[in-house]
Amino acid sequence: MSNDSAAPGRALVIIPTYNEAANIATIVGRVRAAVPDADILVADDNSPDGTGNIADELSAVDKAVHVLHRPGKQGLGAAYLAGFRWGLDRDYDVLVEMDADGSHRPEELPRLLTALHHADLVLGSRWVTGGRVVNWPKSRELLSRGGSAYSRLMLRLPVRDVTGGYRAFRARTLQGIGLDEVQSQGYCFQVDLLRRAVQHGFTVTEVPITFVEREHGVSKMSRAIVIEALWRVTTWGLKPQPRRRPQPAAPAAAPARQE
Ligand SMILES: Nc1nc2c(ncn2[C@@H]2O[C@H](COP(=O)(O)OP(=O)(O)O)[C@@H](O)[C@H]2O)c(=O)[nH]1
Ligand SMILES: [Mg+2]
Repeated sequence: MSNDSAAPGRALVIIPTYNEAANIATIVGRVRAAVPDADILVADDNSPDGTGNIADELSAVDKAVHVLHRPGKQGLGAAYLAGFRWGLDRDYDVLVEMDADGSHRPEELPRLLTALHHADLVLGSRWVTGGRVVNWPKSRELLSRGGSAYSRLMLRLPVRDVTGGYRAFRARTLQGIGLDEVQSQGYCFQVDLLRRAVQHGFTVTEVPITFVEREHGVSKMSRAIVIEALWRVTTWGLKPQPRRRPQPAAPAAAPARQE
């Protein structure tokens, strides 16, 4: 591959959108510039502000940009599951999660993709050394740090940023964690995927990121989303934990095995 990101194979960046008309063109342009060899899939839940139409216009002039139109707002988790299936059906090797609002800086994606050579799942992390958040109210930071700490302890997860949504998966990771059984809808979707990857013995690495709060549009974070996360994480944590199963090493053909 010729790109400077050196992803282990063909990459698809999935961007879920709900009312991101002010952001979608900018973020797509930034992703195209940062990782020219990657494709993009916008997974839009029929946004009333016309985000889906703007995505269609971007797709019409750029073959690397695709749009998945969904019938209505069904939550971040459902949009990502549909996006993952779309990408796995088309044999992408790497699937990336990225918000549309600029919080996940596309310019940092090459670092995540490079780290994927030595991992099955790479987390963009706000809470490791070198990671940080910009322009977040203290209340939101506390909620996020608290959510990560609680999930980490309850589920015994060996990472700092459990709830973040800037991630790169190898296809085999998504194929191996039982996507069909995932029911989480809101932000605990991220906790759910991570705990499944760890339980199945996949290698998880954290890469520091700078998370920048959105400048345009509004957050879809809600009380219902927090309650869903709290309830599900507590339920999972109280159940006996399944034994962790080590996975075989990543395929020998991947550049990751050069060392
Ligand atoms: N397709 C879809 N995208 C969503 C939904 N809820 C949130 N998003 C997108 O998920 C990303 C993160 O949401 P955001 O509102 O920025 O949450 P925050 O960063 O936690 O405040 C954004 O790109 C949103 O447009 C949803 O129900 N459906
Ligand atoms: Mg956001």
